Amino acid sequence: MRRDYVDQGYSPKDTDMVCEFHIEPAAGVSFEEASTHMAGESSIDSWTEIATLSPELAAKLKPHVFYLDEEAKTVRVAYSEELFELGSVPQVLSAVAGNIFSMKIVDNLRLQDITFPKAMLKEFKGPNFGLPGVREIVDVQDRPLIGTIVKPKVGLTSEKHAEVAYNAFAGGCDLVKDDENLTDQKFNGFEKRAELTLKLAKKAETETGERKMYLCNITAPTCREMVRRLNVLKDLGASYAMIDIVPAGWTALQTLREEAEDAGLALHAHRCMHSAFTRNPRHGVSMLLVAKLCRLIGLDQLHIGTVVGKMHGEKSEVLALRDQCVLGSVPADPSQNVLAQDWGGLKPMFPVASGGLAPTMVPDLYSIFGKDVIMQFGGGIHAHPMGTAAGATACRQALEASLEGVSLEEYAKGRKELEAALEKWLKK
Ligand code: CAP
Ligand code: MG
Repeated sequence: MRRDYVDQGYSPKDTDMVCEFHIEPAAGVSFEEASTHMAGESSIDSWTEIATLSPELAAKLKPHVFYLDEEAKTVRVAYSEELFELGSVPQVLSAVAGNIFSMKIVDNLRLQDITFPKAMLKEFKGPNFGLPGVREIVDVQDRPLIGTIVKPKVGLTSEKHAEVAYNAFAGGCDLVKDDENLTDQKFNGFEKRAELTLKLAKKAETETGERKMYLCNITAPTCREMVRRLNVLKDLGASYAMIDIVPAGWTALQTLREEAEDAGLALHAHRCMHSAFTRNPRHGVSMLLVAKLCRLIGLDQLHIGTVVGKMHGEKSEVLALRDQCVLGSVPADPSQNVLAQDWGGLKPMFPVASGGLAPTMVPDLYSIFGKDVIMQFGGGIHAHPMGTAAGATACRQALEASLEGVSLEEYAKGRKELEAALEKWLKK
């Protein structure tokens, strides 16, 4: 064995970055051995004893496996902040979410959470707008926001896309966004779509007297092109851009955070592809950590799940994500594998509930999330029997009912849009 990093008497310093891992050693490997090798591989060690690092520096920089619970398969490791480029998410992940997942000595390994030390928080700006800034842009303070995704995901022409968006705005949506796989295809090019849809968003603003936001997807093959698209949106008078955070990657997000501030645009984070590495509870990286990295970098709003919709995500898990988005300081919760995190004044992100939602689910969503949530309905608006505008109206009516504490059935009396939505989606 190389150096032994297990040190259960160690108390993490304020300057340490603390990680919690779920670890399942391979056959014949002890829990302590797997933990110590994993800690070494993610910091200062190699597979065999190396002598290039002086004993003094090794003692200073070594990781400390300070908590082991073999039964729960949990270890916590404290890493000196000196091991990291403090403002670089890619570098931090290359260390503590890098080679270690490939090691033969573990059958399964999952990075559950990281407590970021103050020095690291200071290197990041967090959200520029965040929840309070978004509420100002949209000019809605006292209720959840209602959004939609133009459907189908891909296939509409730019003209049809803009028309569908307009209908959603006219019917009552605050936000309309692109779908994750719509970027700059031949049938619906980025520039044309942005121009036409933003124009109709303005028209809907004039007609309704409400602010109407279009979240155009700027995910692109290169950071340069993504920034160009961001500036196209700025020149067209947009307030927002949307990005697919996992396919685009962490460097793209850090670049975009800087550029979006210069352009004065808020950022909507779509998390598609996250489940490729977050869903297995025994291996990979948690969605909780993805959410924390998004807040650190400074995305303004993030998809966190719905509890009641079509996507995977238990209530406790989704609420842990919500807390990480909105709280100034998150207490430790071992039942959810959550470490304590003081956010050091970084603004909250606006949580987005999306995926398989219908107007009939609004009361449940309101009771789960309260008012600080963006409720996003795709099929649940565009598949309304009377069309997109009526679908959006039904969502607003369902929200009014929830805010007033009236049942949907009661509120639907004399409100044909909600009535039709109940007829279609209410489970009998
Ligand atoms: C929702 C959606 C979103 C998902 C993403 C979709 O449409 O546009 O991408 O919400 O999931 O394509 O499924 P529907 P999550 O309302 O028609 O389902 O928010 O969990 O990341
Ligand atoms: Mg989608």
